[in-house]
Amino acid sequence: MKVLITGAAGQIGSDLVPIIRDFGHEVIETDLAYDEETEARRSLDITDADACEALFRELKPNWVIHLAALLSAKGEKRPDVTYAINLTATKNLFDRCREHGVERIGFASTIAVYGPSDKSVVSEEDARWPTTMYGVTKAACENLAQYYRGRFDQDIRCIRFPGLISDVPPGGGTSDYVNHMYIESVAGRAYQAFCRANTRIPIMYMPDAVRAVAELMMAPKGSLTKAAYNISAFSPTAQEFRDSILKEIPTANLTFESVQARQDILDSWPDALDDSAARSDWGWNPQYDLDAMTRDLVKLLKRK
Ligand code: AKB
Repeated sequence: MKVLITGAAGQIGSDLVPIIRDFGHEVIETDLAYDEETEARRSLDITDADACEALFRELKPNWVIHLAALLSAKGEKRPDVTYAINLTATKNLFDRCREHGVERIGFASTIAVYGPSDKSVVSEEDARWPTTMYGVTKAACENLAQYYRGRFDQDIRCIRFPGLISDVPPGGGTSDYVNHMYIESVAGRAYQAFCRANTRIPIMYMPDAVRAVAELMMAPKGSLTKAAYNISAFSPTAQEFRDSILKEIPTANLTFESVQARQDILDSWPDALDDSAARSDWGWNPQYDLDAMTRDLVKLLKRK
């Protein structure tokens, strides 16, 4: 299969590209950030409808995995741009895919589609009332995917990621405090996370997340009962991340000072996700828990 990936240079894309290649597929990496040195990537501004059309006409991908987006923290700073990138451009991309006969589309959604709720564990059936422009646009794209599946039989598969942790620096999310706790501790620097110590959100280690994308993309169409799937791994508090890091780096200097606007976003997200549909429909099963992630990630970051 020829698989076109948008946002390929981002935090998810960097780890996803090799996995899709390992499955034996040809990958076309696209991103706003063109890699001049290796020319491995095609430059693509997904808000440029003409550029998208030209690229689809030239490359004729079989599958598309759409990752390009602005995340929650950046999104609150630039809501109009976020709407244009995350929603208008996604609709255009889905339409180009349909016109050019793309057989399967993967779409990166998020826990940010949820809003404040009394439930600590939420399923796909629970209400989505997001409090960020990022969440609003991702929820709308999921709805569009559901509509296009019904109206045009277009095979669009959405996956709701928890906060994702890897050795690649994150870009503009609110869950980024977790990444920075690791990056700064390995670098020997103090870090003050912008949340309360008891803040709890769903988190996943990147190797599990990219494997989930690959497995959802490969799953037979007939086995899928949902347009959008929750996936889940573990949900530690910020304090529990600190404790786990201290086991590997006893000198880590990690403190907490809540910043209201960011705390409000974190508090609006669920504590945990019910991912039983992903488990039964396509065999989802995470491999890393908190301490296994910490051991692996600290080792990787030390090598950098
Ligand atoms: C963010 O913090 O905006 C993202 C997410 C949870 O989707 N990492």
